[in-house]
Amino acid sequence: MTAERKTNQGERIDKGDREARGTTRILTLKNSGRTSDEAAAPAVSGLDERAEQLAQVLERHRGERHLVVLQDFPDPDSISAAYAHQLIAAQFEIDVDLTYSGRISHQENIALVRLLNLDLIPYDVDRMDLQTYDGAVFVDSQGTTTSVRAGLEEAGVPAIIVVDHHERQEGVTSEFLDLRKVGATATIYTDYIQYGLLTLEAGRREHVLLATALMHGIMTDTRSLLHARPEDFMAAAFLSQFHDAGLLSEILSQRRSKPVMDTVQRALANRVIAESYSIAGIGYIRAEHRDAIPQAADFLLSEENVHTAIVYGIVMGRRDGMSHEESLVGSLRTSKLTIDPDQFIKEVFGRSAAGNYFGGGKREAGGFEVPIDFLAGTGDEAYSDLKWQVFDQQIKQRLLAKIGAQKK
Ligand SMILES: [Mn+2]
Repeated sequence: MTAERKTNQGERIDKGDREARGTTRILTLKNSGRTSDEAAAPAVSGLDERAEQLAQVLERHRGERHLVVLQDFPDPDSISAAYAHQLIAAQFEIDVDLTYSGRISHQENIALVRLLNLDLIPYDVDRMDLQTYDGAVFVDSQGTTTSVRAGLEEAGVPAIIVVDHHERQEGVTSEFLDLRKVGATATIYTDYIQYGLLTLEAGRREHVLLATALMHGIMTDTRSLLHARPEDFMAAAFLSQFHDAGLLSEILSQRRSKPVMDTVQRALANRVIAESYSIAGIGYIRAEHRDAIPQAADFLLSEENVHTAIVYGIVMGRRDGMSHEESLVGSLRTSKLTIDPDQFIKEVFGRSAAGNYFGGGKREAGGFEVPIDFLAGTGDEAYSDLKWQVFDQQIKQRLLAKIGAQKK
């Protein structure tokens, strides 16, 4: 950022800066790519205004310490967006830590975190002093898919910034909210960068890595651009000037691990196909292999005459002493345009007693998680089998009723 910006705190973007940017922002969408449903988005209209607003918010919080919270099971989109946020916030002398609860289990994601040399702090309620943070930032989620939010609320840390591309969730309040119906959160951050919140230099390693990561985020969330919107293509075009294609293909070529292969195999064996839906319960799976569930759903979707795949299993979490953590976790993938995963999952699974939905989604993917609570853990094999059968039947019944099919 310019020295002028630092000394002139009220005047965040000086005029010369704005004009200079005007001449270099060749690829930024202004009005051309906006669709009618985007105009109805809750954030203020106009891409430039949103970037400018973000800059104003960051300026107001100059010199503070923020905690960026990724969704519980960070994917390339959330990882790259968090990294972009860290570099942008640094322009405003905001010190940013990155945290997540849950796990990073997909080989590709582990590779990405290593490559970026990212210090992602696993959330630990006993070890982290949340009160040392002045504010929280949620990227690629609105806080509803992360268990860190409750801790932050308890510690009195306000939510300052929320940047996301999922459907709007209830009960989210923050100083700045940017929700856009685009393919990836990485697309939104690329837009901020194009607007000038960070000047990328092709000669700087961290900038090349950032561009590579953002490209990866856009590609995974849009299924290699197959479901990309104009905004995503524009962002990818911009990033292509800086990203390292060789590095990207290296990240993408991470092999599937044996647990993933085993899970795919179980999903294949157990699948029930009804009305072009492929539904598979995979039984129990350890928390560190949880990411095998969406990968199995991806795989089932590749079968001919299947337009939607749903894979679920009971994820077994930490076992400290007598307490066992278990929850029923599922993933949905669809290639059918008329199916809205968010709506589909909310209709099938409904809400908890506390009023929260058990899941949701975006354009062609969704997920759900139902806590098992009282029924979790212990018991012998027969008990575990019985428990699985109950949940398996319940899920199948609900899904088949929704689809309007009889089990074959
Ligand atoms: Mn995303």
